[in-house]
Amino acid sequence: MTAPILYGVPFSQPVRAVMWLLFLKRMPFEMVLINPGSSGDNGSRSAAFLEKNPGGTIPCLEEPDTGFSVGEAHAIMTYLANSQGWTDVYPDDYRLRARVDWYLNYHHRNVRDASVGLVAPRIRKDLNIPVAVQDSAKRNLTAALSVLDSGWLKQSQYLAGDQVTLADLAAYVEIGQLQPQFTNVFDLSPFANVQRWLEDMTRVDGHDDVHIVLAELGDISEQAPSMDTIRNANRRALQVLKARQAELQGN
Ligand SMILES: N[C@@H](CCC(=O)N[C@@H](CS)C(=O)NCC(=O)O)C(=O)O
Repeated sequence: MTAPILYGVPFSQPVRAVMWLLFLKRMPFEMVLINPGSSGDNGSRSAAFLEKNPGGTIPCLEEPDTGFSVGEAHAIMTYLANSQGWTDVYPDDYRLRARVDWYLNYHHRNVRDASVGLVAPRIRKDLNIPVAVQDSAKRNLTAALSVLDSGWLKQSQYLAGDQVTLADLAAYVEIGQLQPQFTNVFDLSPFANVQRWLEDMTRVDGHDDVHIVLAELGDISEQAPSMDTIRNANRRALQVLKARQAELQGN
């Protein structure tokens, strides 16, 4: 079987969620860089990319052998888990699986707003995200963190129980990016259970490699990163990805 193609860039949170799953499960894949929002040749809004993902967003996964492609990070992750039999991260017990799906559905317009409210406005000035939208996103995120802290992560070590699932990978790429060691753009200290979970998640295989892009970007709380910093962070992330692929192929 030819390795699947993941379209995206490591800076994208939903792309990172899929990359982390592939790293964790040691599944080889090829990454094809796609510029989010651009209608240029390698853009997510180009005619060729829209054929694969009509929504025009990254990530998108394609199987070269069958021509099958699927968009939306959570659909990609559940597809991979289903097709590969990864029941550790996507349990086959109906109730445990429902908990994972519950979080994956909850994520949108709640935890995902971390990027809209705090990270994208600093990195993607070109998007001109209105202040009112940023403020509303910050309110959504704060409410969601309270829900995770007083509910999900009070009841269990990970979001859907005692082991890491797709829900944790999806949530961490949004919440984890805010921490002081990465962008440092939000105070997570009021949320003790969330902080304990963030710490646990740093020990999940693939965490460091998938977050190298943010470690390289560094603290953006005071100053927006330069184009050079962004380019270097991306370059470093791609080097790490290449090294990981080489290790999997035994080179
Ligand atoms: N719900 C989607 C969100 C994907 C998304 O927002 N991707 C951004 C990059 S982080 C994108 O492709 N933006 C380009 C655009 O909307 O034109 C998912 O989880 O895959």
